[in-house]
Amino acid sequence: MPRTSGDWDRQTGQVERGKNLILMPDLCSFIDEVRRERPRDVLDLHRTVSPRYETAAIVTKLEQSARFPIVFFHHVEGSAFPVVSNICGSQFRLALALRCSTRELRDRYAEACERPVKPELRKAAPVQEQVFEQNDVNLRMLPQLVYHQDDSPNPYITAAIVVARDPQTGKSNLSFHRLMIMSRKTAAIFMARGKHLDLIYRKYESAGKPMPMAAFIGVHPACSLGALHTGSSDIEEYDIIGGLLRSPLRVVRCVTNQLEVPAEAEFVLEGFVAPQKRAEEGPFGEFTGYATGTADRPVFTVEAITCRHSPIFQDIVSGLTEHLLLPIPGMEHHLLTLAQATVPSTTRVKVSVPLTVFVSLKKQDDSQPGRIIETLLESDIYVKHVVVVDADVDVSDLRQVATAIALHTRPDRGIFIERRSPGTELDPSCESPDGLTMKLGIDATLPRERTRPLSKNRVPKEVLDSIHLSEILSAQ
Ligand SMILES: Cc1cc2nc3c(=O)[nH]c(=O)nc-3n(C[C@H](O)[C@H](O)[C@H](O)COP(=O)(O)O)c2cc1C
Ligand SMILES: [Mn+2]
Repeated sequence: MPRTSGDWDRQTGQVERGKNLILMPDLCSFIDEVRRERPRDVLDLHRTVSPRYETAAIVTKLEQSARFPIVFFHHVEGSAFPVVSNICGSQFRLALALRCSTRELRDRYAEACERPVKPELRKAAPVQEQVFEQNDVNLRMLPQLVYHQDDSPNPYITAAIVVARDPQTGKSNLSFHRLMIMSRKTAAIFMARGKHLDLIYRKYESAGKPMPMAAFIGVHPACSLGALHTGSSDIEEYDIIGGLLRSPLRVVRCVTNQLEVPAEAEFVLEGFVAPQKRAEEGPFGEFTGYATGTADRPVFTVEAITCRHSPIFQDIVSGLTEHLLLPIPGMEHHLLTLAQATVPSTTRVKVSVPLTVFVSLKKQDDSQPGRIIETLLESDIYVKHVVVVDADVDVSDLRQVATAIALHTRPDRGIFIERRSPGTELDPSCESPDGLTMKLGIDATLPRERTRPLSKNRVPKEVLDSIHLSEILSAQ
């Protein structure tokens, strides 16, 4: 199977038709597919660009003019590898990756969770075509990307998906983690408190043992979406990826440890996180649009780097649309499942701005919104505000939600405040380093019992139905 996607090494800009995408769900074939389906969604830049701010500036500038293409940087100063950014920067591309329409994304995610598919272990894999070990391990060979002016001068890897195994259950876990390159073989890693990787690392650390870890970079969007599954640690994200692909993801065992990584990834960094070892990490501009300060974080020591023959380095510019879009399908599915378990008549859950969840329901009694609010506020560090509205309010329309808040609530009722609740240190309003914060719930449903009668403006339906616009307009 030839590598195509613009034949970056040959710079022809021509693409061969990818053959069997379902069997070859990798980054390159996905870019090729986007080139075929919507050519203007891939922007090839052949001029040499600087990894210090320039790649980030180009994607940012495009986004500021409402353009969200995949940007393929064929030549990045200081590295032999091209960089591709903004792979998952549009709903259209997420839907293309999952073979559905943008409207069906939610259902496809739910289907993958209901029908997960186990990965298939291979003996050999493209991602191990090249293996660098011992003195050949050098994180400096990767593109050394720096994003925002207040960020650390150290470069970051932003699209790495980390694999680790729970030492007690043996279950594997996937999640994204920013990696700050410190030396040829070390990178500081940010693990949000209470999330699965943090919990796994603490288990190793309290046993005084290093945590084996692998980070893979450069994957088909189904891998990214599946890695962002939220919920129980009993569920292995690899199986969700299989569910999203509707076929097993091919994985291969690492060269230096027992972890499994996608056979068709572009790069894998293998190594471990030692117990009790910390290094200063940050600042780094995050998804909120603000930089987090510096803090002492665990250190990933790299023992091997493996990659394909002509690997492409995947990048996500932190804080832009792609970063906000990617976690949404996994998060909305999780929160809808929780809300429906609490109140079965919950109709929709929408996460449209950071840390904020809108929920609609067909309310049967006035206690239901409060119960949903309580469940969701407690469920996740990334849920800080929950607003509940009636089912006739479209939760994807900020204006309708704001109108419901304005007209259905009063400060003396339907407002829920949760104190000292686990939030995220990435929230600039959270001033405690342990991430504890205050959370807010708003019941913006109409009270069922009212002292004053209330009716919505409605022109009689039969009269509306009797009006034919074509007649009215042609009478002019
Ligand atoms: C681009 C991107 C970067 C992320 N970076 C981090 C990170 O540096 N640290 C972190 O803890 N979570 C990060 N996340 C969020 C985790 O991937 C997410 O919370 C994940 O679902 C947690 O998995 P878990 O449920 O297995 O704990 C990032 C997410 C995205 C989309
Ligand atoms: Mn997990």
